[in-house]
Amino acid sequence: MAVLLRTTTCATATTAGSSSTLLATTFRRGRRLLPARASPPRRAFTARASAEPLEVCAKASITVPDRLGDCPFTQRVLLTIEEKNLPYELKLVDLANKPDWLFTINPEGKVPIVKLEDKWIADSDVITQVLEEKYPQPSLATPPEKASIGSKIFSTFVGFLKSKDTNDGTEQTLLSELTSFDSYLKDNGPFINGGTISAADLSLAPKLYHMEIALGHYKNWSVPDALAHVKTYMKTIFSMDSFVNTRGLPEDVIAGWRSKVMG
Ligand SMILES: N[C@@H](CCC(=O)N[C@@H](CS)C(=O)NCC(=O)O)C(=O)O
Repeated sequence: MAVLLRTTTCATATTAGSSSTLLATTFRRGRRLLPARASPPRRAFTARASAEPLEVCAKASITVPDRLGDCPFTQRVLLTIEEKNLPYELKLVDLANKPDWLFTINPEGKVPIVKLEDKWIADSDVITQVLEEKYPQPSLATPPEKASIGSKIFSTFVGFLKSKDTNDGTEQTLLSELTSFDSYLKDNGPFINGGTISAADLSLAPKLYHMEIALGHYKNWSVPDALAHVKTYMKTIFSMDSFVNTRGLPEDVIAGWRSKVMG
């Protein structure tokens, strides 16, 4: 089982031409947790793991200092990086007080942003595609005809979460998407591309994680037991090392959706 080595350092956002200092946390796969600034990473890593860590700008937790926050798009990117066994360095961004350098590297002021070959790349769709092209092994490619399986679940979850009218059909719309996904998994699973995890799962799973926590908290709702394939899918992916290493805290997920629920 892979465990992460973690060292914490301060880095300067020089690429953005700013003197802002931000916290950077380096993660490498290894056998045990070492204290900060302990011995250097072990040589047992793959050749790729000895490469320079990828810099990833990620949402910071709003409940625990210096911890990764709850962005599902960032988790999708981090899952991709972890599943490809690449080392990475997190630059945590306080999205409630965005630093000026963030807009220099992404005018939209959003995360995730990843530095690849000295260029900052924004948007999880673009980043994961570039990662697949640059680091094709292990392949995470989802065949195009399967790439949109489950893709309506997130928007229907958000619709139900924001709904104030219990009879407006939003719960039913979500259930209908989940039921289709359950049937798909029953015939084609356990993952979207059959026996192996792929990019479509790494995009969907963080959104299902948010769905589970947010709907559980705000609506006392959970995926019905009848959707056993979806439940198993969630349980399997949520317990993967890469998922555990990159997930946001439930408290952050709950806090992150509060304004949408109250608004
Ligand atoms: N389409 C983008 C969405 C990224 C996104 O919405 N990120 C959120 C955090 S989860 C963000 O940075 N929000 C800041 C803002 O909207 O001001 C992607 O897939 O990367």
